[in-house]
Amino acid sequence: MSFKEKVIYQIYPKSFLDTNQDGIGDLAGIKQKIPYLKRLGVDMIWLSPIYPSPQNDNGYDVANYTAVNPMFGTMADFETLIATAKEHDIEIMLDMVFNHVSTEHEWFQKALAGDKKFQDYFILRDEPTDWVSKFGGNAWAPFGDTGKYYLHLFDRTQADLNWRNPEVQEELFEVIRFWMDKGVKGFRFDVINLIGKDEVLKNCAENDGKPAYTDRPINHDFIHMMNQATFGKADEMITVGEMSFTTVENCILYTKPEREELNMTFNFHHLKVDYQDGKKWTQMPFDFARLKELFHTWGTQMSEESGWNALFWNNHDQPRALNRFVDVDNYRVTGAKMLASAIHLNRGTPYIYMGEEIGMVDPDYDSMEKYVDVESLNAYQELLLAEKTEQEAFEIVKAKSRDNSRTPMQWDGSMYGGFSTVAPWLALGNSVNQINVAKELQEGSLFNYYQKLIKLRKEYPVIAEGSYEAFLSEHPQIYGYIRRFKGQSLLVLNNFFSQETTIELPEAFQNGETLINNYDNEKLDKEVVLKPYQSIAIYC
Ligand code: TEU
Ligand code: CA
Repeated sequence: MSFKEKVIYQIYPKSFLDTNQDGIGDLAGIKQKIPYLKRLGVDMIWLSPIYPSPQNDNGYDVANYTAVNPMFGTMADFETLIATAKEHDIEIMLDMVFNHVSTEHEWFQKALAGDKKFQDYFILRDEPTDWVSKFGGNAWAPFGDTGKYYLHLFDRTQADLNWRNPEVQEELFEVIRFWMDKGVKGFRFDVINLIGKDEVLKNCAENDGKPAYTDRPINHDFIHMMNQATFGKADEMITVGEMSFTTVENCILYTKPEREELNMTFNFHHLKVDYQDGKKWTQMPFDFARLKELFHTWGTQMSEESGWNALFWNNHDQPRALNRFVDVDNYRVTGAKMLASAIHLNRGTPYIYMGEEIGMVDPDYDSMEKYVDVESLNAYQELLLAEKTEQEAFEIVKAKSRDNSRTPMQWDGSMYGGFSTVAPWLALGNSVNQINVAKELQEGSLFNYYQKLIKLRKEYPVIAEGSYEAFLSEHPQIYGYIRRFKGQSLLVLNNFFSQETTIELPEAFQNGETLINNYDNEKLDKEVVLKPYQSIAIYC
């Protein structure tokens, strides 16, 4: 089965299921829930980092690439997990964080101790540039007492690696081979469009310096080399690159099959349509026209130039999409289905982030004390420095924090949501009594809806393979598109608002077959009334 027919489920291991009652999710917990994931129908699970790490950025600060963090279990637990998953026809995708390592990694420690070989593993300069860290503050920090500075695009305990050094490349390629030998079939590459830094780094006042270090031409060479040295030669591997601040032109290059780079890319433009002036730590209702324009541009261009998108609304860095794009108090389930249809019937490979299939929402914390994410804590301080009141700063963090999606999975309505029997590392959401897996499987309809979407992708080649074309691109409420493949067509209509709207169906679809609909519709007619957050897919 090609990656075009598959659906991938993302797990944030720390928050999935705790089996030894230390308040932290673990590998044994994931293994225990494989039958649940099988029931949902997903083909692969992507695990956010499981490696030894000081956890300053929850594992995206890797201290050892080829071991398992004891907090999650042992290598033997990982091997059992792979085996159990395989028995259920589910493969594992691991997260490769290759732009930087934790400053606790032995490479950085040896470099600090004066070892020249390892100093050349990092980006050290006498004169820092003016770049700003993505987590706030200066992107450079003093390198011991050498008088030099090391680059850290993220936290200061995440030191950027020097990919221009062939020894660094070989070390990282060896990491991929190590996990492939264990039976890992997929890799998600963290901020992989930042690995290729220029020889001479330049100041850049625009956008915190991002244009100076993002999507540099050499980045494509590095990814191609990695492909050829590792996964590119193996069968049925799936690769996805996380692309920060990228362009559609670059993502076409990263994913066009003949370039032998990656299968697909994540980009974040559609999740910035509620950023005021492009700034994350602001609040604004989402800009629907902008969202559509982005979907249409990316959909059309990737389709015309044989690129491939990773499709998603949620991940461990984003507040829950339901809280951003839907009137969640009145239309949580209907809205969740509409959002799901909008991407699962689209051109690309869909990703489901844990809890999305039961309609989990942001936790609704009542104070700053509940937040733990480094980015949120820094942002709060910066908001206060920018003269926001404590209340205003808190409201913004509450809407934007990455912790929103990192709360423990809500398995049932018991004290700690069935996640653990002790207080979890991050407080549960307030919705646990209303929204949990046990309740959903008993009386809900969202999980079933996801099951159906996953099945449809495997049954209808037009969903997996079809081209993409915009439909009603000027409509103020509808996000619509048409997929076409070998004489089959699929029209997908999504009403992103709580007002009804009426549209006229193109003739070809008037006698079409409804593949999926989040309302019980009467028969289709020439005119279709789309109810609040209604989504219909019509096949002919
Ligand atoms: O994220 C990359 C990234 O730039 C963001 O999604 C970032 O979290 C967001 O812009 C902050 O507003 C990846 C990982 O997904 C994230 O969890 C890590 O913290 C980051 O890389 C560093 O490894
Ligand atoms: Ca545990």
